[in-house]
Amino acid sequence: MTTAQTSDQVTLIGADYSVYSRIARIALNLKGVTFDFVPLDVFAADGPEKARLAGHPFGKVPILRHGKRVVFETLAITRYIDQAFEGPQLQPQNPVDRARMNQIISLVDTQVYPVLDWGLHVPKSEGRNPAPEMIEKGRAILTVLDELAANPWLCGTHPTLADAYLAGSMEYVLDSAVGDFFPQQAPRLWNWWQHAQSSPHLSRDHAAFLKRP
Ligand SMILES: N[C@@H](CCC(=O)N[C@@H](CS)C(=O)NCC(=O)O)C(=O)O
Repeated sequence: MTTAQTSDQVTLIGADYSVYSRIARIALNLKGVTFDFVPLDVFAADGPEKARLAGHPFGKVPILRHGKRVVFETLAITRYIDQAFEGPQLQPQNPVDRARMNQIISLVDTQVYPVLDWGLHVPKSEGRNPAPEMIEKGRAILTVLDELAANPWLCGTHPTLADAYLAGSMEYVLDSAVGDFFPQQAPRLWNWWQHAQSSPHLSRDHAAFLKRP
């Protein structure tokens, strides 16, 4: 990597429908970074090749460009955003809250994305029934997340990368076979989502979500 200046141009390459692109975009908005968003439809026939050419060796999105620097993988992108730019801290200093943030992020990667997004939302959006075990798994994941969630933000009084990660999937979670879990069965998550959507950082991005390619 070459050295980049905070003032260098920031570009995020991704897709509006892509959960991980949303996460990176929300992190940029929470940090207050000015950036350009360049759409790349990674599920088009030539999408993976374009993503490889744009800097992701495995042909995925998102990809962050900062000056001449290229960062891929959302874990690295979001931490880079928090550390390379001026703005509010997106990772708690307190070890208990930092652990909670990392637990939520890890659950999004290992549970929410495969089960709630791909196992439940995608079949619904394609008019198919999900595998029956996915509904049970999805409910169990929401129960755990609800127990972990603080209010008004997931780790307490300020937004963190955990909020960016979970917010990236919420539209899909609500539009899935476990959408009816809210608000009664997951009240803390529900309160968090109501609060998060009213934040200018997230609502700006949420408006962009609704613009389908
Ligand atoms: N581990 C990657 C995952 C990124 C990812 O799976 N992106 C999806 C869109 S949300 C993608 O590019 N899928 C295309 C593919 O897997 O071919 C990250 O954290 O950035």
